This record gives sequence, C-alpha cells and structure tokens, in this order.
Amino acid sequence: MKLRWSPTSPFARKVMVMIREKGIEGSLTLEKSNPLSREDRAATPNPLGKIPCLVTDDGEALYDSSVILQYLDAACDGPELLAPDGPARWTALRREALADGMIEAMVACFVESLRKPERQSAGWLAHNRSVALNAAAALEPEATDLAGRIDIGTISIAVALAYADHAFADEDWRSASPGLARWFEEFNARPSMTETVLVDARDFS
Ligand SMILES: N[C@@H](CCC(=O)N[C@@H](CS)C(=O)NCC(=O)O)C(=O)O
Repeated sequence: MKLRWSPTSPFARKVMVMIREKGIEGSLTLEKSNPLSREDRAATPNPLGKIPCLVTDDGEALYDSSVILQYLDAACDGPELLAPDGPARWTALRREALADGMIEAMVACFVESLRKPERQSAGWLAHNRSVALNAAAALEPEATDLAGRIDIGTISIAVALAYADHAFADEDWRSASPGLARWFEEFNARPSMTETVLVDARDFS
C-alpha cells in the first residue's frame, strides 16, 4: 500500500497515528505530497487533489481520511480501532466527524491567513475560530468516557486538539474544558502522537 501524505496535514496525521497504534508501519510506503503545490495535487490519485490518499495493493485510490482509517482497520492486522457494530461504532464515528469539522475550521483559518492582511475576512476567521472552539467545548462532557479508549474517534480528537494548540496558540481552550485537557495530555504523550508532530505548512520540505 502507498500513502500520499504531508507532515503538515492534520488529516494525514490521523492516518499516521492510526498506523502506529495498529503497528502496521511496515505495510505502507509513504509518498510526500505538498497540499499547497499544484503539481503535487495533480499527481495525487484523488480527483479532489487532497491528501491523505491511500493506494491499496489492488491499485485502488481511497480517500478521505475517515475512509482510509476504516479501510486500514478492516484490512490490516493489529488492534481493532473501530467496533464492528453497535453504539460504540456510531459514537466513535460521530466523534471523528466532530474532530474533522474542527480541523476543517482551523484549516480554513490557516488558508485565510495566507492572504494579504488587507484581503483577510475578519468575519470568516472569527466564524471558523468559534466553530473549532465550540467543538472542543462540546467534548468536555465526554472527557470521562474518552479515558483509556484508543479508537478512530479518540485518535481524531487528539489530532484536532493538537492542531488547535498549533493553529490557535493564543487560545486557552483548556480553562473551559479541564477534563478534556487532562485526557489530551495523556493521549498526546503516546508514541503515536509524539512521533507524528506536525510541521508548519509554511515549512514544508
Ligand atoms: N475531508 C478530507 C480533507 C483533506 C484535506 O483537506 N486535506 C488538505 C491538507 S490538510 C489538502 O489536501 N488540501 C489541498 C486542497 O484543498 O487542494 C479528509 O478527511 O481527508
């Protein structure tokens, strides 16, 4: 299998964390792709041009990150990170969707920040910042249930919160969500997280 990814992409990081949690690093080759490069986007076998994109051993291109995580869980050895059926599965997928929405809002802020300051929309930035922070606050009541869980939902939440620390370094989301902050501190110390820390998209190499 081949994974087109970038060390700058939080969506790709979800896959990189999953690979480590399942212990399947040897099953994939990695191919770097800069999401800000037109050529790299054109070379990615995803008509949307986005990464992560997984090419299976049968040559099928799979995207997006959620589909890739589910595919790797079903197709590879290692601990199951998505319950096969029932309420636990829907909860994990719903948590992943919340984390993905949070990441999308933060990526929107990053893309806006690439525009000249006079062209940036303060309203768009504020909207997306509040979407991301509302999502983090909505997870606080779930913090106790996240404890000790390694699944597609918790991996996605941890990646989203780590990206929040990067994208909104000035924002103190921990004060409003102390339980979530404690859970994140522990999850963020796992090797799967410490070995996949993102680099700033402006520093892609
Ligand atoms: N929903 C997609 C989002 C992927 C995505 O937005 N990837 C970004 C990098 S973080 C990208 O490739 N952007 C290039 C583009 O939008 O053209 C997923 O979960 O994989």
